[in-house]
Amino acid sequence: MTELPKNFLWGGAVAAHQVEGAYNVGGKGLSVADVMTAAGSHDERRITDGVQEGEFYPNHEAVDFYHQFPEDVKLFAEMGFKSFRTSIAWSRIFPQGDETEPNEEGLAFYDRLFDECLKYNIEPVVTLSHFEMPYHLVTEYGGFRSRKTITFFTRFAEAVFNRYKDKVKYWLTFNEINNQSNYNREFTLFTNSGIQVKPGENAEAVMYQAGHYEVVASARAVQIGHKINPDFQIGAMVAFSPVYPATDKPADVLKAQRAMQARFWFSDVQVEGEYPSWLTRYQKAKQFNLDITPEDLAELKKGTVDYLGFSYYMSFATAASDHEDKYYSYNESEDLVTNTYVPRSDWGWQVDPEGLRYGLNWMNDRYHVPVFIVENGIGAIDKLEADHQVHDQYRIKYLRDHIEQMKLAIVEDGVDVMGYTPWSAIDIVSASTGQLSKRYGFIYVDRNDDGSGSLARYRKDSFYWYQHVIETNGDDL
Ligand code: BGP
Repeated sequence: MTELPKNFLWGGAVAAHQVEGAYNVGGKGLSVADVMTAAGSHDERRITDGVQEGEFYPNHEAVDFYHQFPEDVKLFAEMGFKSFRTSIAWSRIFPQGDETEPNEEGLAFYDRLFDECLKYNIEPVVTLSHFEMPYHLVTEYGGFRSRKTITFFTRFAEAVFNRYKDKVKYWLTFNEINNQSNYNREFTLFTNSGIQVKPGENAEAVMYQAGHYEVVASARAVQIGHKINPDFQIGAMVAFSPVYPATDKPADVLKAQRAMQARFWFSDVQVEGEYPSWLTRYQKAKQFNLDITPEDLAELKKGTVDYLGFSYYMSFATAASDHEDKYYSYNESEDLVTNTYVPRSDWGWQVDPEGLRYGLNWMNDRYHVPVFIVENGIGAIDKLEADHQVHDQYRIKYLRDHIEQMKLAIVEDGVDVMGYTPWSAIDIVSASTGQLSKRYGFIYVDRNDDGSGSLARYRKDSFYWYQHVIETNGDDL
């Protein structure tokens, strides 16, 4: 008996900078992803000053989706995808970011890609900003340090909304906009906002200012999009990693509550159209002196999103220290503790399928809008056998366990889930480490961390498993 809606959007997800390659083809300008080197499994990627001779940048070629997408989309159709999530690389459309007219070659590429998807009745789900800000906006304007970048973003949004208004219905504004709530991590502020904190700067204040400009940009884009096509469904997008209290000690519970508030103020604002009260008081008490105008607040109210997209990989836990201030301030790079009740992936991510059901209920109770699981998966070392098979039972188990929890949330808890696009449709470049060896896909790509490999594609065991899941609309896992 099919328990999920007939029109449930089963699919898979990627991002332009992690699959396309062709980093300087078709008029594309450098993006922030193009100046990040590869790193080891537990190291941070280095951000270089432009593209430096002798450095290896895995996103420059990625897995060459730019040239191979017709064959890849055919494989997605073979799995039975109803939807395919990717991003439009901002610097393909506005190579420098501050032009007034878009790059036609960039627009034409995504016309070809979306036409290929629609040929198989696959709905594109398109992210506008997925860690792909034009690098020129970083060097010239400081990324979202500058209010001007709001206009650059909304001009980009308007150009692609207009171009693809009859091909794309589902949109997302900023991918994992809340990663930067971990404001001490260089990778998050750089990929979310094109910002590198300077010595002596208050990183938390920098994050709140950039985050404000982004939620204003999102609100303006939503209003522009709805004018262009009232049928557009435009969502916000957050990384949903719930933060549990390490114990039932009241201080730990308060700490975890503040952690959830700090991680999800972005979605609070984008869904509800206003700042949560704790945050306005906190920002005032900390004297961040942010550039937040009454006109901005009016925009936020008018530009609320239609749904909430989110990624789910893992859950966190936190414990209060012995010297908490009255704010129980949350600093993610220092305040997390190990949850001994859940296993970890090869990259140390805490695997917690029940956390997905918890999150679906938390978002449903808080926001009362439809939600879309636009990323869920496990990065793992896959072995390509001599016969080109990949026996990724661990990936099947991870996804089965999470789909089971998703179904419980839909059927038993009544959560309105629009679809499920696991990360990732095909092996991609890892965002946080730049590795190809951290594989997520249903399709294996013969490319290694050092850039070697034929780029050939091979179906993994999970390809056939997921094909059956979709065929039975999630009945038979
Ligand atoms: C999220 C990003 C994706 C993807 C995913 C897996 O942060 O939205 O772009 O990268 O996580 O993470 P990683 O690639 O770092 O393993």
